[in-house]
Amino acid sequence: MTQLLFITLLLGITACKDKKTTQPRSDSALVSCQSDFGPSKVIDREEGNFKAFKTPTPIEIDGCSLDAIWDKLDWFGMNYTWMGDVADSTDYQGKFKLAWDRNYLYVLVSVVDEHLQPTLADGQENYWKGDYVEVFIDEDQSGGNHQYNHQAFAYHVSTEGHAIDKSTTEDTVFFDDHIQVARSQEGNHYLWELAIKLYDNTFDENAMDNTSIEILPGKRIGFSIAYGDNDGKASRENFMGSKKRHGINNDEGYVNADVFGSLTFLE
Ligand SMILES: [Ca+2]
Ligand SMILES: [Ca+2]
Ligand SMILES: [Ca+2]
Ligand SMILES: [Ca+2]
Repeated sequence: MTQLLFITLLLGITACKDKKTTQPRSDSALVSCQSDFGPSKVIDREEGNFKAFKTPTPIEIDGCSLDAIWDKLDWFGMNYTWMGDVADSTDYQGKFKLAWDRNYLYVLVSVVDEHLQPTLADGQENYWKGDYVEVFIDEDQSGGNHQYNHQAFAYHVSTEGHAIDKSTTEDTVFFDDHIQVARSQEGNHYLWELAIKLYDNTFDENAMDNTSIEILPGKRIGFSIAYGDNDGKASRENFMGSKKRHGINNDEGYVNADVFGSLTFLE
């Protein structure tokens, strides 16, 4: 797969800082920016409860997993079928890692997918039809309805690099300053690297002075993560997540934070 190395950076078209990662080592080989030397085992958590460890240095959001911390962390599975048929290993396979510092929750998402569909190709209202990564965040783990308020979020992270959810006026809007994302591709293997700011229930979509919440060790939030797989049929064909059940028809997360799993921040 290293024959084909495409770096897609969603926040500006720039190469990885380490230029060697995108330069041929010889005529026939490319150096991968998707290092995967860490534990190969994938840990599934039926109840969807996860722990994230602190990174001593900020993670570079470039879609490359060369940051030292990533190799030290376990992969967690995001393969519970929420909707659609059980995907085979060429259709979809997903796993993720978690890290954090004071300012960000970092997520590295690894996806095998035979066809990457641009999320918004058929218009903004198709934001939930895929392909996309969905990150569910409830900063105070209060649970409860969050569909048209901001006491929790269901960020639909699009292939175009947008973080999309509903506004208090029930419109589909971008919360792009909440999430930085970059993606790399090697063949049918995609890495999505995310830095997510946490906002509490005082977040005001009409204000310019929202401040994100500082993350401290021991903090716990409501959290789940999923992938909506669209393989070109103009609709989400499968939806796979990090927790075995996600409410009624496994499709309650975008409305009700009660169904989220959890994430605890550890040093
Ligand atoms: Ca990186
Ligand atoms: Ca697929
Ligand atoms: Ca909340
Ligand atoms: Ca797909």
